[in-house]
Amino acid sequence: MATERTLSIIKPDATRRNLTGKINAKFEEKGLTIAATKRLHLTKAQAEAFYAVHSARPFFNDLVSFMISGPVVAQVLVGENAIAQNREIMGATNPANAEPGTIRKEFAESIEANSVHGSDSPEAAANEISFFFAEIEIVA
Ligand code: IDP
Ligand code: MG
Repeated sequence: MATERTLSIIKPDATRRNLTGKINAKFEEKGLTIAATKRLHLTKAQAEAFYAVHSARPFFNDLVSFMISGPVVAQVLVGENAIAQNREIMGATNPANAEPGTIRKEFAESIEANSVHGSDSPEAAANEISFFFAEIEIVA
């Protein structure tokens, strides 16, 4: 295993319910370091660009509307095996299928409003981190 970086987003359903601290506690308890953090309200164009890989999916327009419905917190998480580790801490996309103790099992409202995003590969992590952060802002 190697030290990795991954991109996390705390989604609008979670910021609306003031869950940022509880979600960050789960990352830190599992040994991930929050190496960069930024709260922002995405524009439609920004959300469409971030989720461009899903542009052909039937839920794309709803997903974009949801992601611009309130503030998000974009973060770089750093640690051993951070990409897979974060996906494990998040739980399955659909909270109905998520394992106990995961963020989505505990906090998600639905398959769409599922509280967190996490990069799914090293390539996605690199692209998604550079979407939000400059190197100088990432301090592990
Ligand atoms: P992931 O976030 O677990 O990686 P993806 O398949 O990459 O899941 O989907 C991106 C996001 O799109 C999900 O986190 C969720 O917010 C939304 N989404 C995925 N599948 C559905 C669906 O079937 N209906 C509505 N929204 C969905
Ligand atoms: Mg995904």
